[in-house]
Amino acid sequence: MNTIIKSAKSSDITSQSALLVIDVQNDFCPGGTLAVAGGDEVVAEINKISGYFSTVVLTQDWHPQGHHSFASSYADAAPFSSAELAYGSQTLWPDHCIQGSYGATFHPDLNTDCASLVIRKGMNASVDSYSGFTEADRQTTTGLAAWLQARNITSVYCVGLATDFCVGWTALDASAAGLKTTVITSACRAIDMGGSLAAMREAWDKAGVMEIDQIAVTE
Ligand code: VGL
Ligand code: ZN
Repeated sequence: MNTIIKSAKSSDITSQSALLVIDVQNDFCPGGTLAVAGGDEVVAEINKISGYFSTVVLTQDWHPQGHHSFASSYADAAPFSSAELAYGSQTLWPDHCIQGSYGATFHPDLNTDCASLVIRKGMNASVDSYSGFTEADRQTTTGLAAWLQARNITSVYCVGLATDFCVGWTALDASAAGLKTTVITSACRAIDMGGSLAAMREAWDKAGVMEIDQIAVTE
């Protein structure tokens, strides 16, 4: 099978483009409590392209102990099962990204110096937030859409962890906020449980979120 590499050119990136770097944290990398296969491989990919962007935003999953998305918060729930919470079905995860822990800090090799903004999310014990824009109650915003709008950003490129959860929901919300939204797959890795990656790609398709493999350098 021929592989078609879809790329955007680095010259397509303008002062009105932002790079959204989602949850590149130790707990989502090998050795972490919610490790994504190859999660650490996104670091070099992201560092290669962050310099093309005048606006870089990092998100950081930042949960209090006993967060309601943790299986350990329930008497007999297994990680990766699900529960009905006030806002709907919630996947229950191993404890991860606890505020102030090593697991919650960014991968040590990620270039964070280029970031203008760090959005922390998932801080409300009873509401999860996969998206960097809006929490799982689908009401509470982080302010990111307004921040991007105030800076005249019209297009965003999404990278990081995990493709089918936090990157995925961030991209859907970016598109809903009227931003031209592209996911760069070489700089993302997925959890892929129960068809979650295929479901997310279908949702992107319906929402007009574009997928490319990489940013190609142009002179
Ligand atoms: C994430 C599950 C739970 C993610 C965060 O960053 O994709 N996934 N919390
Ligand atoms: Zn989380």
